[in-house]
Amino acid sequence: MDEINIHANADKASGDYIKWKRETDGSENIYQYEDTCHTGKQIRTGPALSGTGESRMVEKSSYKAAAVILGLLCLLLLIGLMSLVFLYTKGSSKKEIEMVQLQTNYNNLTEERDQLQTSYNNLTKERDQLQTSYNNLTEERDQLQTSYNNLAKERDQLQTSYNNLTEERDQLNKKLDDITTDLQRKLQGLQSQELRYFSGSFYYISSSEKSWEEGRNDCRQKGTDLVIINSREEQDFIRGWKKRTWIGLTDEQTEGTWRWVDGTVLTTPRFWAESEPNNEGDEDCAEIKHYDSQNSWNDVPCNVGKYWICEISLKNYSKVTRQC
Ligand code: MMA
Ligand code: CA
Repeated sequence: MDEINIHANADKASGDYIKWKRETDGSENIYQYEDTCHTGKQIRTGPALSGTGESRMVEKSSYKAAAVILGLLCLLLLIGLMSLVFLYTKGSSKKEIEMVQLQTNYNNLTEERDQLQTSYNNLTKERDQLQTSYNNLTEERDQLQTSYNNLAKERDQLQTSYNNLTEERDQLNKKLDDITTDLQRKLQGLQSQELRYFSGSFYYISSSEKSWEEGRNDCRQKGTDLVIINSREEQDFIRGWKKRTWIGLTDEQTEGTWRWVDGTVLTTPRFWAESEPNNEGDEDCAEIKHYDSQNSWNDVPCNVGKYWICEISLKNYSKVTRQC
């Protein structure tokens, strides 16, 4: 025997259900509830009864019961359907609300996405500008780095030059100190003698007469030498002493070639007296003889005694300084 369970209440409010039974070998068929509910037709549940009074009562009662059951069933079905409709409606409105919310969310998300897209575009633009700035700054930095390197190189060169110049300056200062000391010593040595200054030189004339060689040695001991005459003015200055004096001119080394004591060969100007030098006998040293005339030089033997004139040339010192 099969057993079919039908849940008549979807809400399961009561949890009850109605069992319908069907006998597989029976002739009765009660599996007709659908049509019955809608059409209101009677359902035959058994064979027709004969027309006795009692049996009619029973028959009526059975119909009533069936009708009641059917009514109840219909009612239950109705309730079920209404519940379904209600649930469906409720579900639909819930879905509609959800849809609206989803739409709203979608719209909001779209708006946010658009704003994010805009922000993204702006940021991309800013990033590009920053990239450009960065590139420019990098280029500037490289140029500055190059300039810095060049300047550093120049600075190093200048530093080297400065160091060299400082060293040279120190050497020159030392030289100047030496020269000053030397000059002071020489001037002190000439203090007691007659000393004259003319055009960058100090001149000293002896108070006694000696040979050319002795006179020269005296000058050298004082750190100077016999006078060298380089100009007409100097010649006039020297003869102004109005004494017969040795000058620093000799041809002792090579006869006929007159040299000054600094080794230079006599050229011009020269102030020999008329007919001089005549080397009469053996005359290898020069003197101022005719001091009243500009051409006053004469050659005489070197061993005779004469006054002598020493010259301290400051130009020689400056020449020495320049050579540093
Ligand atoms: C002196 C002597 C010479 C000079 C002649 C000039 C006699 O010798 O000073 O050196 O050349 O005079 O007349
Ligand atoms: Ca002579």
